[in-house]
Amino acid sequence: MSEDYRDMWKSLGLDLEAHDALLDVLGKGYQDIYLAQKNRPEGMGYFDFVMSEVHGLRIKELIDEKAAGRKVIGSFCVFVPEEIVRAANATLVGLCTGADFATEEVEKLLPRNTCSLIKSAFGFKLGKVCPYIESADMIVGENTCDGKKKSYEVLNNLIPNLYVMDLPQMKSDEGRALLKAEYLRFKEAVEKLTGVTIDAERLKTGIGIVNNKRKAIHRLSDLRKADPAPISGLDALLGNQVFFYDDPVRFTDSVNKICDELERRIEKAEGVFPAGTPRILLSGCPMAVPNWKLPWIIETSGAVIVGEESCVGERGTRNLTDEGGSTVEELMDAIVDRHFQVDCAIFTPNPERLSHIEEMFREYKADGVIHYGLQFCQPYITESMPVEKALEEKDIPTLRIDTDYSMEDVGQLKTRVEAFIELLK
Ligand code: BJ8
Repeated sequence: MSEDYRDMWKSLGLDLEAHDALLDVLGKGYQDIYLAQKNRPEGMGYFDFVMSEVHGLRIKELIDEKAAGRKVIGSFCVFVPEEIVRAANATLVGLCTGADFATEEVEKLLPRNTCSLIKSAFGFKLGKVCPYIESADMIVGENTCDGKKKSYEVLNNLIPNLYVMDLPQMKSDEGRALLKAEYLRFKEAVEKLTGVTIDAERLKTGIGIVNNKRKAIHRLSDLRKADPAPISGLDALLGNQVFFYDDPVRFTDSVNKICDELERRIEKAEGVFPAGTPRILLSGCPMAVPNWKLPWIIETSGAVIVGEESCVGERGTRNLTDEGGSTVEELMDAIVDRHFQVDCAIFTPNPERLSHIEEMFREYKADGVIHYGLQFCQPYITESMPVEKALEEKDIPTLRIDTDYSMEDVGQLKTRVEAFIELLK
């Protein structure tokens, strides 16, 4: 890290000893998984810097923003519309939920058979190791899966500034009406928090900023269709993860610079792995920082990941919000329409997700699909069975992996992944 941030962390109430331990593990994991890769694009240096400063400079920036009167809002889900937050001149940060922490304490509050992602959110709070949670003026929970929905009742006792958003479970007219009502209620809450009245002009600006970062990620995704793949799945995943907490304008510029470099690579037929390397589409639960286990296993077993059908990936970033409206009503409708297309497995029925997996398989010229389910995640694991069946009926080789954040099953997973990749060759 470029500076000593210990006083800042102390002022946020972090447990410095536990936080040091977390940063040590994170730094070592990054070294072994990311920096050990070969042929990385030079532009990834930006993301290496961002990761090295993830609890340093970025937090300092947020604290400086707060000192200047701006607000910081934390979220756990892509249903929280960043456009509304930006329109109020506030900053939205995705809260990291990708590592186990303080598990013993967590299991005093939540059942053991809760998914790792939810447990991680609690562990970071209980262990006092997350400067994002501690910097946030408001944290937004959402009624998605049962695990999250019920856990927010418990989290409410730990986080006084928790705001819970209700979400529909069906893609019906009533479902859309609920989403719209909840986004209007959220807009009011954000206005109250920030003291900013969100008018059409502000909303348009917010939509523009968020659309631009989505467009940059779309450009990056498009370049991954090339063979040889110009960027590893691990590096592309990192871009999708940083999407959630970096400054959006700086993020957009940095991703576009990487895309310029990737275009030059493609012209010269340069890749990160040789042409003809088996290509994998990952599908399933989101992978938050620093959950890199499965992608690392796949890319050290002779394959390259070319796309993620995931909320930290294309499910979260595809589709732009229409910027054409001129009133708050029209622009809010556009935000609702855009988000109502997110095909999270909490929806029932959810046929759009299967169509999207098939579409991505074709577009990214994948050879096989690996479905990633977090243990105890009812929505995605239940969906993984019909998804696997439907894909195999179309001769799309599919491997279902259910795992958690521990490293205990790495050997076993590697054996299964290697056998699957061998089959694709
Ligand atoms: S829109 S995927 S970000 S809810 S892994 S906590 S589903 S038991 S994360 Fe998600 Fe929003 Fe949907 Fe996307 Fe529950 Fe499953 Fe755990 Fe999950």
